[in-house]
Amino acid sequence: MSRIIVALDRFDSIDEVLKLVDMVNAYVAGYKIGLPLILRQGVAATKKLVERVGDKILVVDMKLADIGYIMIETVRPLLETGYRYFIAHGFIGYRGALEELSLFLRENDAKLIVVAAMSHQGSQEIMDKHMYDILDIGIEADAWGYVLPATRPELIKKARTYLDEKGYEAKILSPGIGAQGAEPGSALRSGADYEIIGRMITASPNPLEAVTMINKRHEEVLMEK
Ligand code: BMP
Repeated sequence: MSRIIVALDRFDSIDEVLKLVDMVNAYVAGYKIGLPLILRQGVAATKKLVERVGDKILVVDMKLADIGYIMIETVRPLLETGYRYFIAHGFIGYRGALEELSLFLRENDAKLIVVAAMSHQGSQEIMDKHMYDILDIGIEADAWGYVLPATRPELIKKARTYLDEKGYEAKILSPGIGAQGAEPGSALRSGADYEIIGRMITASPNPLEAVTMINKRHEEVLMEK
């Protein structure tokens, strides 16, 4: 089972996206789309992606950070398009925000992924300092998973230990591999379940080769563990 979630961010057309998906679909765990793709192609066009990927994990990443009502209305058209995994920020808190979103997602058989810390340096200014609080908010909101940065593997380790101690089972999805500097496999080694990888695959002259190389590295790391 592959541990790669491909971040599909910068494409000129949905056909270009589908071309890449057709090339790598058998060798990845899933995909993540976000505002760059949704704004450029429109929600309706991305239905082709939903239809194409089969049972792969398809994550929508709009870094939701609003009152519950607005997050629900933002998610609704994407749920209707067939998406079932949604990323929201955790720093917004539970009451009036993640509480409502989480309930709505559960009612619709969809899953919440909470951003606990980010891969860029500025995350250290505020978010990293509150990682445990955000993990707790995720637990309260029944999060299926968390986003934690491959660029700071010690945070992944700390988060995994903390969640284990609390007996809370959650997936950890880690961006920051490749273009942002972390090595493929480094997040898995620290306790992540998936590595979210964009440009290292999508901007590669040979995306399938990139995926194959990363999967191989992942297998080696998982064997070591
Ligand atoms: P790339 O591998 O090309 O750097 O892309 C990383 C992807 O992960 C982007 O889609 C970005 O939105 C996402 N991401 C990130 O880079 N850092 C975070 O802390 C959280 C993210 O979702």
